[in-house]
Amino acid sequence: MTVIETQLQQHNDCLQRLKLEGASGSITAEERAWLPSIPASASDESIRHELETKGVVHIKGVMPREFVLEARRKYFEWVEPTHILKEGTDPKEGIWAAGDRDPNHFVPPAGAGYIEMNPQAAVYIDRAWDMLDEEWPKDFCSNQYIKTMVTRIHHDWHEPFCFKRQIWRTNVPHAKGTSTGVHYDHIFLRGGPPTAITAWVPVGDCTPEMGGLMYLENSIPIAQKIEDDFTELGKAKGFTEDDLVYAFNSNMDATGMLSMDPGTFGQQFGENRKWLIGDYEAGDIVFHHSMMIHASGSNLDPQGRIRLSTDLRYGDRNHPYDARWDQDRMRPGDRL
Ligand SMILES: O=C(O)CCC(=O)C(=O)O
Ligand SMILES: [Fe+2]
Repeated sequence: MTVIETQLQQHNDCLQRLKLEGASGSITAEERAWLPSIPASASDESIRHELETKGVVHIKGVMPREFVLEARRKYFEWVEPTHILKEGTDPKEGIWAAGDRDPNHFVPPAGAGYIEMNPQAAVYIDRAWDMLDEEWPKDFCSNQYIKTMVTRIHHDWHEPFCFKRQIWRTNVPHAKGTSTGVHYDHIFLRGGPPTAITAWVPVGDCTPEMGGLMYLENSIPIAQKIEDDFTELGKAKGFTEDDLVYAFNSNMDATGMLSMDPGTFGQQFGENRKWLIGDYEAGDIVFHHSMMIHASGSNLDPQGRIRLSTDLRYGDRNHPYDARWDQDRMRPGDRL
């Protein structure tokens, strides 16, 4: 077998044996396909071609591994006082404490709408909020490796920048119902045309078992149809301009998501499209179009590693974009 054939075989085996759950429900082996990756050393044209034709591109080795693992270490040192980590382990590993702790009490701000708040959950959320005032996460999110890749993808952008509203997410092994529901990012970015691209950055390795992002293949036309229907429905309901751009209006459920059950969503709306699953490593970035439908899986890592990632939107100062995302860091109640 050639190297490529061996790799294909490994991916197929992985897709077959993987246990894959969304925030609710599961995704069967028949509903999955592999998200191929491309090295950062590939030509700009081939990287751009992937993104333009598929709506998503998984690029390997955009940043040095150690640079990313240093950010992982900083994050887990910051939240260590909340007792999220297994005692005696290195924060850089980000190993879940388990034992008598409830994984649903360690959900970050972006997942607050998914859980019932209680004092224990508030301890972790508050600590994660406070981190957003630190300088190092902002520096990491706008680092030169990502910026250079954005300019390679978008030759037409002369002033690319990372929106100030940056999201850091942990996904603790065996938390239930806390992984990201089915959505396309433009739901939350309706204050401008869909010009922004998202950089989803795993901060540490994120194997298929750890619930990384999964993409509904070739789903931009589906999202466009849903978006058009929402706009029409909103107008028929007499929505104000504010309601029309706001993700959490009465057309959506309370989380702003299309569904919490990717498997069922794919069956109902996907017309036999598969969910694309990737194997992400520290240093990789997945870029996606803001109309591409995606969700994340539950973290079922047998090694107990916490999934840590940040999702960033990049735009260009010379193109219109949703300015609400660049006014401030993420704040409680900012309705985005
Ligand atoms: O990391 C996640 O679970 C969700 C990330 C996401 O939706 C995004 O980067 O657009
Ligand atoms: Fe997203």
